[in-house]
Amino acid sequence: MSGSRAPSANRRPPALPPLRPRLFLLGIAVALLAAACGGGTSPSGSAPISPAASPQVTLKVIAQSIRFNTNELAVPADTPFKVVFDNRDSGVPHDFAIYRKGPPPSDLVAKTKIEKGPVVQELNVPGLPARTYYYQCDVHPTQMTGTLKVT
Ligand SMILES: [Cu+2]
Repeated sequence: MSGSRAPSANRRPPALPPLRPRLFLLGIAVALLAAACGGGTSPSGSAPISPAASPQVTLKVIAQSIRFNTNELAVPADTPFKVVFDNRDSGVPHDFAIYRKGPPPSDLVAKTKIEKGPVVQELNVPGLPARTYYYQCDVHPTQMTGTLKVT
């Protein structure tokens, strides 16, 4: 009997698993991953604008008896700095505001909120070009004033 089918008919076609599409998709995935990771590692959220992680220069200013403890401050130019403003006047509102010109104050650089003491506020200020600035408490602009020298 020669009715049996030729064994060759039973032969499977050469195995070709869908390797190409897989590789293609893998390629896309790798590309996407690379794109996702390629943008650097900037932390999410509302980071301050200043590129420096945290200012190295810190000024301490105390408000007490409706007076600043100093009427002259100095910082290096083009260097972000932080003002720690310690309002020790219980129940009395103060703020700390830096202006490019004054008095009278104009061209605000940065300021804290007006808040009743006792409270300690922090003000982060970007690097400033060298010049003499003016600062005051906006609530007491005749009693609480000073000069900020950026050099
Ligand atoms: Cu004040």
